[in-house]
Amino acid sequence: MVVLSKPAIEHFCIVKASKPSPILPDSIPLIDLSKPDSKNLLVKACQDFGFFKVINHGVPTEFISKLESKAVKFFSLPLSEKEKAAPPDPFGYGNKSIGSNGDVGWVEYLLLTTSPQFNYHGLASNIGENPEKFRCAVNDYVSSVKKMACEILELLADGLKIQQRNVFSKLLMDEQSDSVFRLNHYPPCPEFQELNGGNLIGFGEHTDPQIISVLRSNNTSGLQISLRDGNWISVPPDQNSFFINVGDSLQVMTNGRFKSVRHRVLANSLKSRVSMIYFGGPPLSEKIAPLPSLMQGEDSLYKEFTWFEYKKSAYKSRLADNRLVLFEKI
Ligand code: GA4
Repeated sequence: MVVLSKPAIEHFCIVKASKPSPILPDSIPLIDLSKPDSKNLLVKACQDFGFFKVINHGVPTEFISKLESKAVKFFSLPLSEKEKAAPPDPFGYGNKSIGSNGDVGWVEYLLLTTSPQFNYHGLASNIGENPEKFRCAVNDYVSSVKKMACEILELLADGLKIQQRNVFSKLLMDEQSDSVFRLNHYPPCPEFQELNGGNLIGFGEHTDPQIISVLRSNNTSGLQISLRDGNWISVPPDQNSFFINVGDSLQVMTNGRFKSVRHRVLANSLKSRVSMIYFGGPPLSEKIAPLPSLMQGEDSLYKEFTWFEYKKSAYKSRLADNRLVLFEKI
């Protein structure tokens, strides 16, 4: 076991403990997808927070637990074994380094594309077991979560009174959809004891570039979202629910009506956190622009761009950067 000295831990981005938020975590919108009024609550949650929790989501528990146990098994392998999987450029195993521009966090992860053409053998000859079984567990989980994400996007289109209810969901359903799946493991860090009254950053603050992100974690806390006033609130973990983030692309398609939420994950000194996130993105050639039916005489806040252009620019950015500013009209 590698024992880190205090200076080494300090390297992992300690942030000062933020002042307590005036808003209770209970205020995080909770949407029951089986209720008839969910579409209006979804629209409100996307406008007010860009973030909400869903229950009655229809994702089978067995898909969740099967994949979680495979993830736990993989992350418990010795580092030398995990490192035999390809590095995450763009898909593979990463440890403490996020993206390629110098961001670090107390996290290890597997980053995968959801493309059916993706060959798991290069990556997964070393994911600790039969690559086909691993691929199956990912596919079952991702297909089911994607179905739920599409249902949410269709309810949002209804709630926004857009006639074409698949206007958002068709982008995820497209065979060329550029979607990503990520398994994160935030190991406990017992050496870290409230250093300088701060927090140990697992995954630094950022917004997600895609349309929608669907997160599920085990029962360890850590996820925080930023409110409009800049305060951070902790999201109580709930392994039976999903947490949904509005991504930058959905913010643009709604001409800023929905907000992509800034979020981050703090590592825990005692408990391990495992999360799985599906990032639903459009095809690379897709133009990302406000929907005409939402404009009602207003001007677009954004320049025209394709998802390919946005993604290219995003991959040159640092995690905490506001990636949309480059595409805003002055
Ligand atoms: C944030 C959302 C997803 O995790 C991700 C991340 C990606 C990466 O880990 O490679 C990025 C980050 C994310 C945005 C800016 C760039 C790219 C790390 C980074 C510094 C997979 C994604 O699509 O964008």
